[in-house]
Amino acid sequence: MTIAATSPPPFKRLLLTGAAGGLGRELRRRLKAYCAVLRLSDIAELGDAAQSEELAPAALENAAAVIELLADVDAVVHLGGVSVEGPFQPILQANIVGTYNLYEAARKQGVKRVIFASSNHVTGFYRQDEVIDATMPMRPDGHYGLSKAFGENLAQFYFDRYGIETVSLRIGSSFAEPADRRMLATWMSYDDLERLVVASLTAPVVGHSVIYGVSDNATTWWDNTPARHIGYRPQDSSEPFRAAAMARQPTIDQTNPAALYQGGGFVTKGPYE
Ligand code: 15L
Repeated sequence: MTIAATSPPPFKRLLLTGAAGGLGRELRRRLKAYCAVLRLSDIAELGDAAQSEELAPAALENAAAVIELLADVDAVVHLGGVSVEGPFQPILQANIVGTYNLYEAARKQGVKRVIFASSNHVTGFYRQDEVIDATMPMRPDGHYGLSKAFGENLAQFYFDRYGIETVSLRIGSSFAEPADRRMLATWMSYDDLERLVVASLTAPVVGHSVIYGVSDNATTWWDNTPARHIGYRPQDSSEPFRAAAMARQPTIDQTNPAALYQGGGFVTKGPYE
């Protein structure tokens, strides 16, 4: 979607949670073009509010604070929470309790659409020689993947029961460039991230849709055909980075589960006690 300089932004107020994180910082500057006011939330330092920004720090575990956070919001881009694999308790609080609080707040405040940062780790235990789509059974690769699987189920329930729409984005590896061989398949550029979030916010009807967040890479494990209705058309590719990634990692150890499964290093983390 292209916004002409003179057209009014499509949203009055958008909420971005996790705004101080890696992807949050990228979307903070990019989402401003699509709303009159961008409300930013995180538990980490957000800096100063620029023009048309509102700072609203809140812990996702705090149900009352989250209800306030969603007041007068048209839609939520929910990146907040723990974003890596680790011990269960912090993930339980931020990702499971926190996402429940977010959907309850959406219900109470009448917010009708959520863009949920899910993760490829919901299906991390599929192998790298399989091409899957989002209709296939979940195979989470750890506590983090399990929490995102819960989030997707929560999204489905809140759509079925209350009509709150969600696009669950199973984000691959969204970084400035792919760091290793795995990321040649999982990489999504920041420009494609913006395209995906904007398509998810503006697609007229989404119900609960699930889509892998990935660029148009030559090597791919994820078929987004079931989510073509969202209108996401990635324009970048990991291919220009292939030679550098191969040079950094000339061989792979096929006996290492991290090299065999789509979730990479996440599949061998833990146990934690
Ligand atoms: C994720 O879900 C993480 O948030 C990110 O830090 C990366 O590790 C990414 O997955 C990945 O799979 O590369």
